[in-house]
Parts: sequence; structure tokens; C-alpha cells
Amino acid sequence: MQRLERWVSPARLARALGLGESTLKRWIDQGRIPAAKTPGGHRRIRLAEVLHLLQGGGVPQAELAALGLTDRDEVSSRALAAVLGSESPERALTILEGLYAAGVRAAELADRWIAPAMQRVGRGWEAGRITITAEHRATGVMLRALYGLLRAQPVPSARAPDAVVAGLAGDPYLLAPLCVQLVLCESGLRATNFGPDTPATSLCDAITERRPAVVALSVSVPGTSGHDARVALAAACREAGSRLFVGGRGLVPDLLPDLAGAIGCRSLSEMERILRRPARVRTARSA
Ligand code: B12
Repeated sequence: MQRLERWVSPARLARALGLGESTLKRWIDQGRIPAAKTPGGHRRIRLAEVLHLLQGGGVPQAELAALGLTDRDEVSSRALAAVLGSESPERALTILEGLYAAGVRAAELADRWIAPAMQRVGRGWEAGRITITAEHRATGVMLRALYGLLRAQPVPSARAPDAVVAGLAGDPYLLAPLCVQLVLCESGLRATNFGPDTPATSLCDAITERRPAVVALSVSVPGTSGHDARVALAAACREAGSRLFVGGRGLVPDLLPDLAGAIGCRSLSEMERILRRPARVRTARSA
């Protein structure tokens, strides 16, 4: 798997951890935090080490407790949600990049951290603990994190199979299709994300034209696009020989009969496991 080989400056890490820069530099000089020096003599810390710090490897417990991160398991969706709802939600970028740099795959990152943390943010908004502006800011930080991880993916080979991702018209949710795209990229596919609010007819046209190996539909709002549109989408996938994966918060059982031949998944980890298995070649006749 491609890892993020990113280095951060003591200033950035200090900001992310909510510590003083001089404290962090002192710990580096005392050898408590492994760091390298640039040819110009500036200290740099590898992102993988950041995770180690978050796990309690080098930062005094009091500091970690203040962050709500006392040991590895405490790099939890709860801690992430707390950071997202705080005055400095950008610290979530360091946590997510740190987890990814430490080898957590995109599917697990999304299923175990991103979705549950956003769920907590949503509950906080519903209960009046978090303002709508804070919720929007949290979404923005998550978007930045996901675009960053997407940019770090290797360019797919010319022979990589195509995949397309979309949410249907009436569905405004951005994060879920992006998470799906990241998982497909990590699985070696050349994944194009049409994003949310895609008219079903345009998606069908694109499938007919591109004949992608995989089509992934993200459903956050169950009522989107209606029966006929879903039936047409499933037919376009069968005709093109595309494997159609469907998932998302809004994937209620009633939708699946319209999407004949689709593989309904409860999580991205499930989709990733299925993608690892060889595909049966499907045609309009065999479906
Ligand atoms: C951010 C957010 C918004 C933002 C979205 C911004 C944007 N452009 O993306 C905005 C402001 C638009 C919004 C609007 C609304 N929202 Co809103 N929103 C959320 C929030 C907090 C996060 C959603 C999110 O992005 N999650 C992160 C993604 C990654 O998680 P996920 O969708 O679950 O995806 C995971 C899986 O489902 C799966 N998956 C997803 N797609 C696919 C596809 C495949 C193929 C596979 C295999 C897997 C898969 O993998 C992902 C990773 O595990 C949720 C809270 C929550 N419970 O999620 C509320 C929430 C969904 N919203 C809610 C509400 C009420 C609304 C509004 C009605 C508010 C209003 N009064 O206007 C509107 C409705 C909009 C609409 N047209 O439907 C409620 C819904 C309640 C309900 N049961 O219907 C929630 C649950 C908040 C709450 N009360 O807790 N919202």
C-alpha cells in the first residue's frame, strides 16, 4: 500500500497537539520524539511518528488526557469527533493522516473513524451541543483530509480497470462518495467520482459509454431518484458488464429489488473484501 511519507515541522505538530512549539522542540532535543534535520538544519518529524505520539509513546499523559487521547485505542472516533467539534477542528487532519501513515487502510479509516465521528457530530448538532456552522466546518476538514489522501494515491496504470462512483439526484452528501472513491483507488481501480446529486440518466449514459468494471452507488438519502431510475441504472450496469455495488446510510432493504444484480454492502470494508475476490463476468444474459 502507498504510504504517506509526509514530514511535519515542530510548529505544525505543536499546533496540532495544542502544545507550545518550544516544548516540542525541547522533547525533540531530549530524544523523546524521533526527528530528522533538513540540510538547512530544521527539525522535521515523520507523520508515522505523530501517531506514535498520539498513542502515548512520548507525550506526557497530562497533555494527552487534555486531548482526550490516552492510549492507542483512544485514537477513537469519539476523540476525533471531540477534535472536530472543537475550536481547532484542523487537528483532525493530523490524526487521520497519522492513522493512514501508520498503515490503516482507507476502508477501515472511513468505517471506523470518519463515519462514526461524523455521526457523533450529527448527534451533537441534533442535541444542540454543536452549531450548524461547526458541523459544516467539520465536514470541510473531513473533505480536506480525504482530498489529501486521494492526492497521495499512486497514478493508476494505463491498464487499471475503470470504476465510477456517484450519489443520485437529491442526495447532497459529499463525504461518502469520496470515501468510496478512495477505497476503489486503493484497490487498484481508476476511480472517477461524479459526486452527489448526479441525475440517474447522466449516470446511465456514462456507464454505457465507459463500460466501467465497477459502479459504486452511495445512498445517503433513501428516496432519491425513484423506482424507474434505479431500475434503469441496474439495467445499464448489466448491459455494460459492470459490477454494481450499493451502500450508504440510506440503503434501506426496499431499494435492492429495484437494483437487480447489485451487491449491497453494509460497509466499505465489506466492499473491499468482495473486490479482492475475482469477478464473475456478467452480461445482460447471465444477470
Ligand atoms: C454533514 C451532514 C450534512 C451536510 C452534508 C454536507 C455535504 N455536502 O456533504 C448537510 C448540511 C448538507 C446536511 C443536510 C441535512 N441533514 Co445531515 N448530516 C450530516 C452528518 C453530520 C454527516 C454525514 C456524513 O457525511 N457522514 C460521513 C460519511 C463518510 O458516512 P456515511 O454516509 O455513513 O458513509 C459510510 C457508510 O454509510 C458507507 N457507505 C456510504 N456510501 C457507500 C457506498 C458503497 C458502495 C458502500 C459499499 C458503502 C458506502 O461507507 C461510509 C464509511 O463507513 C450526518 C450525521 C450521520 N449520522 O452521518 C447528518 C444527518 C444525516 N443529517 C440529518 C439531517 C436531519 C439533515 C437535514 C434534514 C437538516 C436540515 N434540516 O436541513 C438536511 C437534509 C439534506 C437532504 N437533502 O437530505 C440527520 C438525518 C436524520 C434522518 N434519520 O433522516 C443526520 C443523521 C444528523 C442527525 N440527526 O444525527 N447534513
